[in-house]
Amino acid sequence: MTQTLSQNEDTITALATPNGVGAIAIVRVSGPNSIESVDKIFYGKKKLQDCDSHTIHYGKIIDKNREVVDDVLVSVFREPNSYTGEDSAEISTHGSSLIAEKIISLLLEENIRLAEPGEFTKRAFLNGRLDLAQAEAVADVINSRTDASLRGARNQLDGLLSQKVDSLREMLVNTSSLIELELDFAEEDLEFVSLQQVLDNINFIETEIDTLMSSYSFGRIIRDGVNVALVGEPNVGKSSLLNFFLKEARAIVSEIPGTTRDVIREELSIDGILFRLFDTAGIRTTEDSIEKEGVSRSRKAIEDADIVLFLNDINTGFSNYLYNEIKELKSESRILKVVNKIDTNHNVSNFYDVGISAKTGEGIERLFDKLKEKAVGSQNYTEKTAVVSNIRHYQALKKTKENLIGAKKSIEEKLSGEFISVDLRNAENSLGEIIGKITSEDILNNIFAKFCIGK
Ligand SMILES: Nc1nc2c(ncn2[C@@H]2O[C@H](COP(=O)(O)OP(=O)(O)OP(=O)(O)O)[C@@H](O)[C@H]2O)c(=O)[nH]1
Ligand SMILES: [Mg+2]
Repeated sequence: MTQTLSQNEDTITALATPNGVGAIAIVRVSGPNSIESVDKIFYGKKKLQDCDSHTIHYGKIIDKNREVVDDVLVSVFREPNSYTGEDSAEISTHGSSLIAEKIISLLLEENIRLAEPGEFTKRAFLNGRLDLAQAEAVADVINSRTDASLRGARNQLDGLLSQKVDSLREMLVNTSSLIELELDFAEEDLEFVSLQQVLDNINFIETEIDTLMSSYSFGRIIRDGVNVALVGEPNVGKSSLLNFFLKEARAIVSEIPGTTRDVIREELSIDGILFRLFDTAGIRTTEDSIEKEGVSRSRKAIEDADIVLFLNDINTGFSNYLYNEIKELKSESRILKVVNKIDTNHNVSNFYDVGISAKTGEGIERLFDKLKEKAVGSQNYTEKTAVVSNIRHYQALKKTKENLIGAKKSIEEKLSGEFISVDLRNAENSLGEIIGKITSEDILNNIFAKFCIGK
């Protein structure tokens, strides 16, 4: 389905600030009747309908019983220069959810309806203010928890990914037209020269898509963070390490093996990357039913982890049997071999990735480096690189690549131009899905339903 521009006949409203007490609360209104409807409950020096776009006006909101609801400031935006691209108003009130609710219910009486989650941003997309990848980045910007994730989302909102995808799409369109020209004018087979050109173009686009796809593991980690399971035999110092990371006595530490019974989850930001740490019960065979449950939860934590921090005690040595067990659940490249308690014995074998002391903090900086390296690899993405962080985008790229491979196969097999053309067109559509050139209503609803109300 091709996207039609918005014909939003109705006007919507929602609270745009968090529900609760604050300095101010903002009620947002957008749609053709927004300014005229707010005028019906707003009393200021001038009617808002007579005010210019991007101006702010002081006045009172007064209800049907002539009671003042609040003193407010109303910002007026006229289409197309607003967030949604429609006429909009933002009412800033004193930060009480009660006042905001009252204002919203007054607006609902003026033939305005409550906005669905993400509906303002959906309208911005439908009106061409943002493309789909940028609209999705709005949600990511809001949800960012670390510097790096914010930077990544900003980069997508600024359109870095969209520009890249758009330029590849344009190249595909040009490539398709090379073939279609031939199809229109030549009865004969396609000329060798243009086929070579088509092939060169496809190869170029495929390489660019590979680069984008390979940025996904980095992008996802920047956006969502990394799960790190602290795993090892009882008493090796997993909980001590968690406490050292957090600089607080979060988990109980004792010299008794089997102290930790449940999985404890905490978060840590290292250079802007969010690490979710899971301290687990030491793994051993045990008859204690509670400890048994703890051990089975440890195994689950290993399965769910992006990185397993496999901790060993320098005095008891590397636990081969446990390592083999972990390897059955996780690929070796995801396991970091760490030895603890090096304050008691400095003889660290270089078999380990890193030696540390959870007691003195020795080696912890190196451990941070190793964690970062395992998480994001050694790729060097600059602020100006387009990075893929959204599974929907990744899947669309994968489909594009498959279509390109199909087109190349048709060329190799010397099939007629129509076959090549169909694959190229599909590739074009798959790429278009990322920026929303081609989208179904279902996909849109699914994307915007994940937004909060008022955005
Ligand atoms: N000397 C020294 N002792 C440590 C170090 N790290 C932990 N310990 C001690 O080792 C013992 C066990 O520490 P925990 O952190 O409870 O070990 P754990 O791996 O969480 O153990 P379980 O929860 O039973 O699986 C405690 O007595 C800690 O004080 C270290 O780096 N150096
Ligand atoms: Mg413990």
